[in-house]
Amino acid sequence: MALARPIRALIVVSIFLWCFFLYQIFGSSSQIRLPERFGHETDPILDPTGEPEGTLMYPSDEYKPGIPNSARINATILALVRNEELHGMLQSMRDLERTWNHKFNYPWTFFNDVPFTEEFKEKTSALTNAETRYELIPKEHWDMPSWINNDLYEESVKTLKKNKIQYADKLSYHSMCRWNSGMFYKHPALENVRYYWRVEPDVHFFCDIDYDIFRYMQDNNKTYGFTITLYDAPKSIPTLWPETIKFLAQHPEYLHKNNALDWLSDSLRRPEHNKQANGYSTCHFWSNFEIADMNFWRSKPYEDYFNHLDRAGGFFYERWGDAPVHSIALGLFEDKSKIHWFRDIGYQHIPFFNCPNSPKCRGCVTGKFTDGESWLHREDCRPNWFKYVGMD
Ligand SMILES: Nc1nc2c(ncn2[C@@H]2O[C@H](COP(=O)(O)OP(=O)(O)OP(=O)(O)O)[C@@H](O)[C@H]2O)c(=O)[nH]1
Ligand SMILES: *[C@@H]1O[C@H](CO)[C@@H](O)[C@H](O)[C@H]1NC(C)=O
Ligand SMILES: *[C@@H]1O[C@H](CO)[C@@H](O)[C@H](O)[C@H]1NC(C)=O
Ligand SMILES: [Mg+2]
Repeated sequence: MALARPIRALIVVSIFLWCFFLYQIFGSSSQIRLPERFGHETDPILDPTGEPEGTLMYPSDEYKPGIPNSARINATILALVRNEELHGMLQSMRDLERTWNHKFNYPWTFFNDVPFTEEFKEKTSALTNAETRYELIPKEHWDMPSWINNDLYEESVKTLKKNKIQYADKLSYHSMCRWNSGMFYKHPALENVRYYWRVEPDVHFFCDIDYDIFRYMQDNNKTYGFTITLYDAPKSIPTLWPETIKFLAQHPEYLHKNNALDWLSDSLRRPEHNKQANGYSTCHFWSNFEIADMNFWRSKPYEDYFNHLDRAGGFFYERWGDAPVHSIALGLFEDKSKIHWFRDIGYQHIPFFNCPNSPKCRGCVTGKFTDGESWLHREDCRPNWFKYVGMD
């Protein structure tokens, strides 16, 4: 029996309204989603307690920024950047100087595969009272290594492009990922440096940080600090996990007894990612932000791991990123309690944010993860880190 036309119209309209209503509630929420066991009160992103324990050891007035040889840590801010990205770099510098570094004056070390222009040097050094250093990357750290077959590389790029892997056809992107994975800390300019804070052009920092981040790392024995974790594109790393398993079979002694293997191999939350990446959840520390101790990258387990991966060729035949490579190494070879979530550092690299609930923050929306399309919320995998490792 056919319904009368007005009734049909009414049904269609009410279905539409319901969908819209449900979308408003579930589809467009900008808050990070947490596993069941985190109630709203304990949502770590919304937790206003802000700074990590231990920071209270360093009230900001204890540090005297202008005095030479005051207790500064062996560290640098570090940026790999192109001359063309000068304005983006100035943006990042202004934010980090305003919120943090003007109180501590850690040096800035800039790296480039071509020489920096005078304009770049002048404008960046004008934004800080700290020392600025401009370093050229040696060709042997940047160029495609001799064992990579160029024809195979060209063929592989076609497959990667077919799988819509961004930047796969840019050779410099592959070089950049490899350099950030296993080369930067070998640069002579960093020989006498232990900690670094990696900064990219065009990022934003939102919150005043009143303690010495590097001192916090050192005194609390932290190896690595992050703000955001994401799922990776599985088709950029299909053989990264299988190669890792091969390496582990050769070096079972490198697996730390307090490792985060369960975090790395999670298959519950996005099973299709784990499947396509052949056993790796693809969850990684988003490495455009990292604060870390280079002694870890310089250790034998990491050096052996990097060399194994480098020989396997996936920096070129696939598009292995430094983010999954660093994350897997940390998750396997380091004590997971030495990895720290800097919940108090408000940060954005388009399109994602870490925006804490603190009066010290301006310019970002508390708890907001992305200002991009709503499907991007799925890319956040911090709930996995909280589930398997916890909050500190
Ligand atoms: N000097 C130099 N720096 C580079 C090169 N390629 C990338 N970088 C730097 O490496 C970092 C990462 O590169 P991006 O192009 O931002 O890569 P991404 O963050 O994955 O991609 P976006 O989402 O487009 O930002 C940035 O700090 C860039 O400035 C290069 O060929 N030369
Ligand atoms: C800084 O750290 C590096 C790497 O650990 C070390 O070689 C160097 O001696 C340290 N310098 C100082 C002044 O402590
Ligand atoms: C850091 O490590 C040192 C040496 O292993 C230890 O003496 C110290 O208690 C540790 N500090 C913290 C805060 O864990
Ligand atoms: Mg970037």
